[in-house]
Amino acid sequence: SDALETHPPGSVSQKEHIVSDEITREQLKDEIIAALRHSRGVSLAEANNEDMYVAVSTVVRNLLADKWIETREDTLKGNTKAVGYLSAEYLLGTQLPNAILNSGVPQKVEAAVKELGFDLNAVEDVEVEPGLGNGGLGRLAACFIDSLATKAVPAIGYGIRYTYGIFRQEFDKDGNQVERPDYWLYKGSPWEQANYRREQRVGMGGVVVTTKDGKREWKPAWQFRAIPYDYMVPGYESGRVGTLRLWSAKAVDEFDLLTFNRSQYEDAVKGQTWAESITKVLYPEDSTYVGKQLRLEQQYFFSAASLADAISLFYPGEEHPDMTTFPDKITFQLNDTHPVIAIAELMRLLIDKYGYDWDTAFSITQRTFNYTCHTLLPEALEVWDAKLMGELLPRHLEIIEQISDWAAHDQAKHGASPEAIERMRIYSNGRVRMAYLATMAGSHVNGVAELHSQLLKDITLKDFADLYPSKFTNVTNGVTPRRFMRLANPRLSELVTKTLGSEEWLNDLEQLKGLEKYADDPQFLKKFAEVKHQNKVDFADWLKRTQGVEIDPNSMFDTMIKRLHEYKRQSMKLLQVIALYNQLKSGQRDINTFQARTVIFGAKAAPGYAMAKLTIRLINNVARVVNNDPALQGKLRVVFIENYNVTSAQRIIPATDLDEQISLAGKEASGTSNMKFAINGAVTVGTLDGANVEIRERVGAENFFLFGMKVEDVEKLDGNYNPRSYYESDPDLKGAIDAIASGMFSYGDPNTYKEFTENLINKDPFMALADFREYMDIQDKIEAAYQDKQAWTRMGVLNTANSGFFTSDRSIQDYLDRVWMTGSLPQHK
Ligand code: F58
Repeated sequence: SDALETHPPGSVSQKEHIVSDEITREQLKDEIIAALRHSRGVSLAEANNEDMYVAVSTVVRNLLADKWIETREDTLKGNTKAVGYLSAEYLLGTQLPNAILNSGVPQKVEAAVKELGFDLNAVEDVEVEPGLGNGGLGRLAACFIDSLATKAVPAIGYGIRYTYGIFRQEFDKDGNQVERPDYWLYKGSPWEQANYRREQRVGMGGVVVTTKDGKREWKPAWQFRAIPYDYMVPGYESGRVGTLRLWSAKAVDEFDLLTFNRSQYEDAVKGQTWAESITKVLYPEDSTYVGKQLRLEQQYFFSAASLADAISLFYPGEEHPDMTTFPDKITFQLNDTHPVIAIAELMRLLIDKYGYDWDTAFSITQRTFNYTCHTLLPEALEVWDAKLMGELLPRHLEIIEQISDWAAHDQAKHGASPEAIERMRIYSNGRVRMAYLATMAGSHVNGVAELHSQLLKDITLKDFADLYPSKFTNVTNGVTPRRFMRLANPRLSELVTKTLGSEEWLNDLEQLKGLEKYADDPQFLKKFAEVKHQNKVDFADWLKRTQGVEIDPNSMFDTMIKRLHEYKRQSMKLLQVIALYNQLKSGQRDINTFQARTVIFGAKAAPGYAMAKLTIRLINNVARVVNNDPALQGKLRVVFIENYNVTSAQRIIPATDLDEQISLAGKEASGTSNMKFAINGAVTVGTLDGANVEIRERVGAENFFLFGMKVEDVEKLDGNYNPRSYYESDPDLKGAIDAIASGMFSYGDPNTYKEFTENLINKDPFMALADFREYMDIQDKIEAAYQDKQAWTRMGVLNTANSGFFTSDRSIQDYLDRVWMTGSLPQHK
């Protein structure tokens, strides 16, 4: 690269633009200094890490700008159908490290920053991640747009620019979760660009009138401005930079002049405040549906703005576009039911605005949309109150009613019984079922792992699958190896690259298979184990620095990170920890031969989910008691990572030895952290649930610790499940629950966790007690296996070598082949 550095320093700033692969380190330094001066108003000598963060971000953005523009132009003029990914959530993680990696010149950027006297890691640490999602669903959307760009698929991600993302979690002195607002925009964001040229208007409320020529017309009561904020989505080595377009709501009139003149200032700004409240905050419920009006407003707001944007992009300036070609220009993927109202909006536009008849409009709509379901929990399916919907979107409700009638008709034609037709009703008894609407008014429905897609067909959407089997398909989730391997685990990435001889595995992850032949090579195993150890040391340092907690890198790091939910069974993990603690205390288990363990939890609970919050409190207090008990000699430690998010996931996953995926079989649609762990060489203990099934199949049963009931076992037990019988017959289980009930973790107060223990003994809705014994036993096997360091490392290697399938690049290819029926643009390297 030094050979390239022939331009005199300072020359580049005068050039019209910079081309990333030609830029030299010296030029980069000049650009950064210029950005410090121009966008921060400081000299290099004055600059701190925050200034540097903004300056480097600005320069890296500039490096990507040409490719961004070119990708957009090719997306619009190309003959390749584009993809519109509609998602209410994008859990992006930090932007700068990923943008540097995909700038094409990461080493030069790193060197330039260093030569300017800054530590790039410290500069990167300044960034506050945009937490615009709850959990798996939002992170999946972020992985998918990364893969779309990497695979050069013409695509636009559409979503919502929440002013406040997922809450920041703190623990109070009693160990309770306290939610703090996440004002991630506190210091602005150098990654977003308000794009006023593409602003849209979105209406709500009002009435539907019949016009003179007998047409239905919606007269909304209010209008909002939808302002798009654009984010670059740089592909890895594809020469492509995609777009994430997040909508922000604003009032149409900055303030009401009439009111203002009457000097009622407060009333004057009311409209403004109300409009902006639409995109103010992300709903933090991660699995239970809440029928709040504001949520429907959010959903309609971003769906309508996105559709209007797409139409104006593909038919610029056309007042009467030929919308019969719309499905050939763009296909919309509905990420769960949150954007499903877009179906009714497109129908409205086609019929009311563009004058198509119902059948033509419905045919266009059906060919435009596809739906991904992410759940099996009935309480997560969105069912809107028709009255609420009718007040907010009267014309849409009318259209949905018509679709509902059409659907019943079509189902009868396909031979459905009257009872089945009744069960499949989209709109009945004052309720609108969004999953049913998506299923009937789109082309494909997919689940997110093999087992999940099967259960959708067998249970959740059985009636539909019986009638329309070809609609249903599976696309197993995936994760981006750029963020979750290359950025999160640079040591392992380097080892893989050296071993395989190139970095091609980063966009062709099946190449990891090439590591398999080293699984018995002691030299390689040693290096692999050394990487893991160094990652653990780093993690321990970070934990000490950020939370003041000390852990031993020589202990086994046993991790459970995910949203807190009863179905995921953090409580079962906790019972195992308490049982271990009891055994060590009583001498039933010998402390001298005990394999030291650090149990790491990370989880946010929905603010209104009392049992989940109580569980958090209990975990924190078990940690307090266990960690302070001198009898354990520090051999068992429990840590709860505060404010678990994408940034901390990137630190925890590479440092983990044992990954916990212990949901009740049939409840976790897929899981995606399980994939991240496997790729990073952790070994999983898990049930046959979600994508665990496919992970185990690929990494090999002998490299996966399986336990617990299967879906069939759960079904058999359902209805006559008696958790108390397990409690009474298993001394370890009884001992653990009794310890909680005795006040051992509540300073002697027996009432603090009463609801927790009573719920388990009497209800246990997710059958933790039924799986407890097998879980204890498998943990003993794990402990024994971990003692043989080399055999354990071998398992890790085989996990890494065989998880290439779980790249989101492959998921996107599956969508292209099975759902979208489109392809890539030429890659412009
Ligand atoms: C998750 N769903 C699934 N929903 O639970 C997980 O198994 C799967 O791997 C992942 O999707 C990706 O497919 C999930 O995260 C939510 O967070 C929704 C947020 C909005 C309200 C309803 C739940």
